[in-house]
Amino acid sequence: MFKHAIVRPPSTSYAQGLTTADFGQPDLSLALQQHSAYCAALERCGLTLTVMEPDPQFPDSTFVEDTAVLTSRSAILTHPGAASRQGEVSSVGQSLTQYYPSLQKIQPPGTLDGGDTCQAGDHFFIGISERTNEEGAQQLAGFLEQNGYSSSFVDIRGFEGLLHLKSGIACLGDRRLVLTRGVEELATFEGYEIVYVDTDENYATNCVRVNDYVLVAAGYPKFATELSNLGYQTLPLQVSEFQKMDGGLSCLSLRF
Ligand code: CIR
Repeated sequence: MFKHAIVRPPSTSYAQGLTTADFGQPDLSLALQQHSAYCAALERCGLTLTVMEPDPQFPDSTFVEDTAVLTSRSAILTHPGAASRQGEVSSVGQSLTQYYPSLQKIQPPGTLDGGDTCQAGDHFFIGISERTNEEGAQQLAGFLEQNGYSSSFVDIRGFEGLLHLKSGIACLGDRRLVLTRGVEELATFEGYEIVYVDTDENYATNCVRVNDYVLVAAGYPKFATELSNLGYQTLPLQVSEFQKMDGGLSCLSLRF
């Protein structure tokens, strides 16, 4: 069960963030509306929110998931792979000190984005990507091992359309994973039941199980139906303005 989440609304500089998407400029006021609906959904799932101040110095800082890896046993601050995002970490660290007695930290030359991790029970899948290097992944695996978690690496470099591992894999709990087609060839997922997302709904892979609900991107009917058939209650959310900046549902919060 998650109890808390940290979120940070997009700031006035949001449109200057990093992106590879070709969907046009984000509309800040719509992004803020979508962000507050997202926050309301997290509250509906029973979470208490820490809402950080927007920070125009860091256009991508609304994507808080990339700045830390949180478990019920430990908190690890990251060293994001994009230089423009490395300054986002310290303020998130400050918000976390009220919840965690100590914080560990990925050190350079290691780089790691939180979006490159996917927790499945006591196991973590760690993506090696354009943002997360092997050194960063090894450091994270070491910290996790100290707290009783195993991990395995998934090399997503060269897999078109995946900026972060979590764009291609999500965990629904109960040893059930959601995968973008093709990701199953990158690593071993033995012992897990796999729910595949159809290629034309790839973006929907980045769903988030939060207690009794699954947050899903609105507009992907086949995947939403599949989740309902599996017995999940879904909360569909509009995230067009985050998709324009390569973001998804999971990256907008740190849940713990
Ligand atoms: C970036 O390129 O870093 C941001 N514009 C998007 C980050 C999305 N984060 C994620 O998928 N975990």
